[in-house]
Amino acid sequence: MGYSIAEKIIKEHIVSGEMVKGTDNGLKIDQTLTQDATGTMAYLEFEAMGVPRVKTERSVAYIDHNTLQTGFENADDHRFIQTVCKKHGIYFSRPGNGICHQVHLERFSRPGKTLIGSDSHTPTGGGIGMLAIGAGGLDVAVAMGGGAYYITMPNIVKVELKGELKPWVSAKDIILKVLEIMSVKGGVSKIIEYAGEGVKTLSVPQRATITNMGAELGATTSIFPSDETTREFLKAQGREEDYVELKADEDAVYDEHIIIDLNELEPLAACPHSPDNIKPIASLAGQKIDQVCIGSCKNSSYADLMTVAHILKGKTVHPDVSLSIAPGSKQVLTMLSENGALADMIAAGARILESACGPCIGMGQSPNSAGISLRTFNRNFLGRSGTKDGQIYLVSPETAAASALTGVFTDPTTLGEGYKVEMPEKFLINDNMIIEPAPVEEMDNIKVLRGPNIKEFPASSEMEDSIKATCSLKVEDNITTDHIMPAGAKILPLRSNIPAISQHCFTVCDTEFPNRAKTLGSSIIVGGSNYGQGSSREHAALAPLYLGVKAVLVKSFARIHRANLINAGILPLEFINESDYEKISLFDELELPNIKAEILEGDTVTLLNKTTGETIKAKCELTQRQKDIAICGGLLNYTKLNG
Ligand code: MIC
Ligand code: SF4
Repeated sequence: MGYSIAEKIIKEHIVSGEMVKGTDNGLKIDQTLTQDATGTMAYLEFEAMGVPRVKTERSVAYIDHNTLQTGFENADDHRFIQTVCKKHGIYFSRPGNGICHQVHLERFSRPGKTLIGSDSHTPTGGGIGMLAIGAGGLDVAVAMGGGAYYITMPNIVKVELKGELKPWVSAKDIILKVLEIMSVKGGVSKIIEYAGEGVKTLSVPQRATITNMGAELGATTSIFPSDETTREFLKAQGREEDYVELKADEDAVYDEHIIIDLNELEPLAACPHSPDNIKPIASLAGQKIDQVCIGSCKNSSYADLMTVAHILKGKTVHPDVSLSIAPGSKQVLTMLSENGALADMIAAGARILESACGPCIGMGQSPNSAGISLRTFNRNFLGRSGTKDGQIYLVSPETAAASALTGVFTDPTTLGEGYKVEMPEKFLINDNMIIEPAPVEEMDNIKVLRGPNIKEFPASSEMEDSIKATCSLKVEDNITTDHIMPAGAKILPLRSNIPAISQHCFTVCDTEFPNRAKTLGSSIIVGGSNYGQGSSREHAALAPLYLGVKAVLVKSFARIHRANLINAGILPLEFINESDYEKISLFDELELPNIKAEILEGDTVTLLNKTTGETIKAKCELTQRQKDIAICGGLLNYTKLNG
């Protein structure tokens, strides 16, 4: 039996396990990346492990999320990360150099290698044929220290692309179509592998747009073959030697097969408030809009923004629309400024932002009240833009630019003759914003600089034989990490300060939650299905830990958040009968009377609702390693004990 691309990479990197579906497999990690909003925690955790130098082939820290410096906090965090990197062997991408996924794709990605990153969109690297996975900061810290990264061997889905996109239809429309087919939970425990004739019609940045948004499917990762297009891209980045060919064996076996005919695709939008709420742009055409934001870690590449500049050239942004554009990297911004495309954007009235996440993470550009905002981003969760009643639509750069000019939803296929950007033979390469680590012999002289906002992460303790706790919160299906631990310009600067950031935990759903949980001392959160979808932020586990949450009992979990709960020492429990969700209410007194023994012995636990007198059975399916982590009270304690 042949292998898929993902299986080939896993086979080459496996250090424990058998590559059998559903079982735990430890993988050797070649590269890691962090960004600043998750990075401070990851590096505090790395320091706590006491490993002097990273053991990966390449570890890179990016500053791209918390770039709005309205107080000392973010600047202090940047300085902390910069000095940690210098000391411990990590490359440091300075603020201004660009968004982690775009820069990593350009300068460090390598087909056939493994990458984990403390950001859920790390699968962007799948566009070049990396096995690139989003993870919590603690998992990244362990990988930097040379430890394996564990994945439950996923099912592999083949998405076969046929034909070629019509003019003005975009790679973004392909992934929006996949989201329509599979939904935001359809990718959980799956790797999405792209194949078929249509692959060769897509450039590496187009492929990366598709793998980036595989995160919105809940997938472990997504991956494309590495072919002549990949070689050309690497050559144009001055890195042809990093190329290896990667393709699936003819007789590879897949668990699911989806076929998409690219010729049939039309421009699409993900409507509020979920990336899988898909409608054709044609069906929205003519509706008035207020804002357009172009940029983020997908759709901010050279070709995307050249297309935008072409659409805007010689025209003026509609008077009722605010258009912002953030190029994805310094490389892209410099090339646009040298060839005049930037001037075309500015002349049309675009507000040019620095190369950073910006509005995508609520760092500025919040829309007006109930404003309709078209964004080339990947998430449109309620409140994420910073305006609670903002109506965010996720669209392609072509749709975004066309609509910015007309002031209404505009189908770009009405723009007439198509426009194809030639990929440059050589990108403009200047790595002067990437700081190399100090040589080993100098590392002892480097002092790590910490600001007053950097606090220790919360300690968790060994699991008790039984847990008594009150239900401190009951929430619905599809709770995102943006509900659990909101971002935005006001809250993000507190990412290194768990006591302070905890005061914002779940406030989108219930403003009383932080104080209530703290007062209760020991509590359990109850939720619906796909709980914790979205970001990799481990703050969505560390803040509840700090507030005394001992377990989260839900219908089902999203992958990264579940792993973060285990790493933090919080028990992830799932209802065996989903209808039992109705049997618990806010403030019910709950008890897990025999929890430690039940976890050690099997995967079913008993929960008593002392308020109603009911007994509820829940699943806690943990691998042996995860059980050991849970018993120790989290991955950090486990790593300290087991090295
Ligand atoms: C996001 O897109 O939600 C983020 C901000 O990039 C997060 C990471 C974070 O919360 O710091 C992610 O996707 O993991
Ligand atoms: Fe940054 Fe947005 Fe990409 Fe997250 S999704 S890494 S916030 S640009």
